[in-house]
Amino acid sequence: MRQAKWHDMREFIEFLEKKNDLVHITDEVDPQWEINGLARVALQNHASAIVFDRIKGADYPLAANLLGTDRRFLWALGIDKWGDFNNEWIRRTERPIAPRIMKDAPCQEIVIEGKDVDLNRICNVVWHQFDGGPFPGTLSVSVTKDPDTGGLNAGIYRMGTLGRNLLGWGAPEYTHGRQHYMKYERRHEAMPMAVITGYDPTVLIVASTRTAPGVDEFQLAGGLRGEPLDMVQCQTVPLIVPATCEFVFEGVVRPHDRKIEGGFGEYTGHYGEARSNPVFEVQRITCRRKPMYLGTREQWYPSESALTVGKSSQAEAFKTVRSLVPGVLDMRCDVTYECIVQIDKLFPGHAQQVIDAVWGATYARYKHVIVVDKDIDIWDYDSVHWALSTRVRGDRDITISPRRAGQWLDPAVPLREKGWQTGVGIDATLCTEEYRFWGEEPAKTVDDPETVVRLVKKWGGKLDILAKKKMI
Ligand SMILES: Cc1cc2nc3c(=O)[nH]c(=O)nc-3n(C[C@H](O)[C@H](O)[C@H](O)COP(=O)(O)O)c2cc1C
Ligand SMILES: [Mn+2]
Repeated sequence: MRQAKWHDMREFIEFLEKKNDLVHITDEVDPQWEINGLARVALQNHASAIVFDRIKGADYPLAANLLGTDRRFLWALGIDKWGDFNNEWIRRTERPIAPRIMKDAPCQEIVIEGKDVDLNRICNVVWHQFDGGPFPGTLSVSVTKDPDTGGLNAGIYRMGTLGRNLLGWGAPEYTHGRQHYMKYERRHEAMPMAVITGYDPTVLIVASTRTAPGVDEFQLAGGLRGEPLDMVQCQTVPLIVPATCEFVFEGVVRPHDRKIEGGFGEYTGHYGEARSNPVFEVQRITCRRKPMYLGTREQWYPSESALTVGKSSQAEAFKTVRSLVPGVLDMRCDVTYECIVQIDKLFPGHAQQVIDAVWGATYARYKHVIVVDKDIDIWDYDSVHWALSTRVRGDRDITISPRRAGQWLDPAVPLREKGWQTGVGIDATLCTEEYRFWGEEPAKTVDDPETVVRLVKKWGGKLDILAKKKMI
């Protein structure tokens, strides 16, 4: 088994250095455009992670694109290939593991407070050319507590700088963090919040994961690592945070306060408009000695945020759908609003039940659900497109479901209708009733093993020439 647990971000960075998959940019860079440009080139070429050692105007180095490729995401979890991913996720998270609470923690080695708090000196990066300003909060995890149950939540929501100690908080109503805030706001109380960045990569993955409500992402991380996360009490808010993270921002989100923040280059690949968001007031910062910040561009595909949210949420969706419907074999969701499900079709209407289950089990996520048979390889888009083009009859196999909870940023939705999406379910399984003539399993033109056996017997090694030709 490959390494699946990391002490902190530093250990993962050392691992990437050994793999020759991380570069240090030692020249001083301009936060207005050079980090944007270099991070973009790296993401689009599926290239290495980057550490910017010196940034004009900022006091700390910054890591970017940490999990921005399939290989680094899988390395972080110690998994070999996507085909193993869903089942491995389910196996590890079957038993969530509660954190271990430490007395002392590296993330509290240094304290910055009062007038010394100046977000611009910590992270001043403009990630996309037309952003409204610096966005320190890209891979920053908001930790909050449900005031009714005491349950913790960790979610990544974007945050733009509004002042020396003020950040806009981009958590929409369908997120768990915002739902905690809505409870505090109804009581006219300020919500205590801790925002962390620069953590072991499992924390990044769980904080990007769409889970069922009430799930503690830190316990999920414990399950994924096979060992509890070490955590520590914050100094000024009643919350715990991972002990080895690089930075902790402690503060409050006050009720009934909104400020305009943005626009921002979003995961859809388009800019989101400036929005009226709640405001996070930072009261104290704690950090490690010689800390390193963590961030990412969102951008068009391929992007780190689409990858991390996409794959982890896919695994949780698969877990839930598999518990509701029989015969669900695998699931793939890596282009943001699309979910492809592979089933062993057992009864008429099976694919339709899967479509309903995906919509019911997830929120504001999968506009398009495509269901395919077990002979289709969902990890090969050619195979999926083959099924879409040969097995779908538009008037029979496509279900349209308007007015579902949707992503605010969906560029297909006009401004007035933001928050709604139209669901499209496509049953791309073979309509077996129509093929009964051939028996239960209509034969495919490559389903004749005898021909292959005879061919290999007679032509043997000469077949290599054909195989090689095919690869050219
Ligand atoms: C870099 C990055 C930025 C993100 N920004 C936002 C955001 O601004 N708003 C949002 O709703 N989700 C954002 N997400 C996705 C959420 O983190 C994800 O939906 C997660 O499940 C939210 O946590 P929750 O389910 O506990 O609310 C972002 C993810 C990443 C990786
Ligand atoms: Mn959550």
